[in-house]
Amino acid sequence: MLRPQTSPTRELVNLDGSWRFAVDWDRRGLADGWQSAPLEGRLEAPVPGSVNDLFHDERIRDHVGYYWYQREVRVPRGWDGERILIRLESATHEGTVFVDDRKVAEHRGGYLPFEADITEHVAAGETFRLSIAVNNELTNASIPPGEIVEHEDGRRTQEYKHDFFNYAGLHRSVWLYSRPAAHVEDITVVTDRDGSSGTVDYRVETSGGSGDAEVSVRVLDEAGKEVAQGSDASGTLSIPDVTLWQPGAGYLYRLVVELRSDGQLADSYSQSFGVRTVEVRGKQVLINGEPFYFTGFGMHEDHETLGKGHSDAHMIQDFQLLEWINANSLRTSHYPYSEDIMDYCDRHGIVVIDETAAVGLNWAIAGGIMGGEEGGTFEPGHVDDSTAASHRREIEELIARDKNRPAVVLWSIANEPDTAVDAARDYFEPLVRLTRELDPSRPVGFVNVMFAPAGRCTVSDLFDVLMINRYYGWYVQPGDLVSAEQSLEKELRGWDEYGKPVIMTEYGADTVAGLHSIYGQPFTEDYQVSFLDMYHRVFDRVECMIGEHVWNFADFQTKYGYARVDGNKKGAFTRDRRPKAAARALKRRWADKLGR
Ligand code: BDP
Repeated sequence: MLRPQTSPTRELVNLDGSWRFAVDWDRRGLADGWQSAPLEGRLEAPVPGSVNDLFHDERIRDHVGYYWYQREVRVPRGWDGERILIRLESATHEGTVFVDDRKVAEHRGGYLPFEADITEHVAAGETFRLSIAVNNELTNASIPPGEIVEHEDGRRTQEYKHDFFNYAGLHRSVWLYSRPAAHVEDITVVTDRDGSSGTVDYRVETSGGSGDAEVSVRVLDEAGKEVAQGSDASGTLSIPDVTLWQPGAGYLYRLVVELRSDGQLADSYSQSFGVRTVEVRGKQVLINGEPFYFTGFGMHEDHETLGKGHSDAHMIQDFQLLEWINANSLRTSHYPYSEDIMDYCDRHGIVVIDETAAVGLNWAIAGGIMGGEEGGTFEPGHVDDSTAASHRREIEELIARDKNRPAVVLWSIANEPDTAVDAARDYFEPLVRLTRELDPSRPVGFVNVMFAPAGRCTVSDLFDVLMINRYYGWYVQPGDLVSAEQSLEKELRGWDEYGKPVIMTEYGADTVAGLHSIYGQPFTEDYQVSFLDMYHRVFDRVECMIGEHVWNFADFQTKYGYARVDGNKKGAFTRDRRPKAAARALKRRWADKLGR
């Protein structure tokens, strides 16, 4: 799925700003056709942004169901004869889009883009009323899953297994764009190396054209110089003296795809890509043939006021801190991140483990850490066929969005599912197969939970790279780093026997900024430092360990629970991005590790 852009044949209008806003308290909006008139009331909400932390009325924060957004949009007058599309970068977790009275799109899955062709319902130069009903409900048919509890007094509350606040709204930009009727529909680029040359396998799909439409492609380097060209809809190009996309040094070429009809330019789209290879060999992940060691974090899109809303200022601050601390990579825990963040990683050489929103597929943890009901994970009403169908769609849409990104070196198709049981294998086998079919060029992984240790996990052998989250010294053996060190080493030696590369994708300790002790006391900054040091000593002793992603980059908001004081405090930075002592310790550790 191509990200909209301006080109010689395409135009783009950004629809962000303050929109009319209303809460559908009684779930009447869709039936009563709220799209057909201006929304009642005087509330406004920002796009992009989460709705939850904005209003003084706490019921809005806690509402389970639909929020409505609305604004007027004028179609540029020059767009006559073009196809006109509306694109939402996300609607969390479900979006229904109306142009005036008419429904034009409906999409489930809160972290991936969707669009609709609205040409038949609008006119160049005229205005229309754009309404979007956003539903924040999580059920066993959604990814991530959740459960809505209907109380005797009529209240509805949302439960879910994952450990981050269920922020909702229009978290990313909304666009109106024009595209020619005959157009480039999709582009796939896969790169390789051949000595000092880069090879570029490309495939272009077109749509809406007549039979005689012709595709041509040119590759431009960062200076805009043409370095290769082709005259078919698919083929292999060679870039002599290629500049590789490298960790820490992103370099992007552009594949300019042109579609001609009767010799006239019908459409033009410029797809950026980087030339790099990824490969798993033995216990290593090789990028461009070199062993890569991951330093960095599992992150969250999470900020004061904005919730999960995207902001360029916050994004750039986060990336500056990542650079400062010597992080070379991140995991998009626990959902696909905004396309702006992904573009930044492509441009700057930040290595990404790209994760679906399949988090909380685990009824076994629920009774443990996070509190909640028990019962089997893979059973009707919990994780069942409807969950699997959504999970498949998540994988398809994520790969469709991110397949051309050089930054993405590994797919993570789930975080901490219940893989201590046999049923997990039946659930995951087809999903792994699907991921490989959709993208044979990248390794596939998932993130393993501590309750399915080496030897007990029923699915690890299906994957190329093992990712594990461990909390020895925190949830297990809290405050006892001596025992924790022994347990951790014992388990990692078990994983080493799988003969695959292993990344520690989470390890961390809740830490209250400013709290200190001369003793090894949990929650202090000192304990966080000792805890991380202990893990690092162990990693350095075990061959299969090829990466360390601390949990988490920054403190973040969670649902309420006795184990959370104003959220999860495992950040190396506070929620407002001030460093804890651990941040400086990590900066030193990663400088050493990366030889900087
Ligand atoms: C892991 C989860 C992560 C949590 C973390 C924690 O993957 O989302 O926030 O533990 O408890 O289980 O801090």
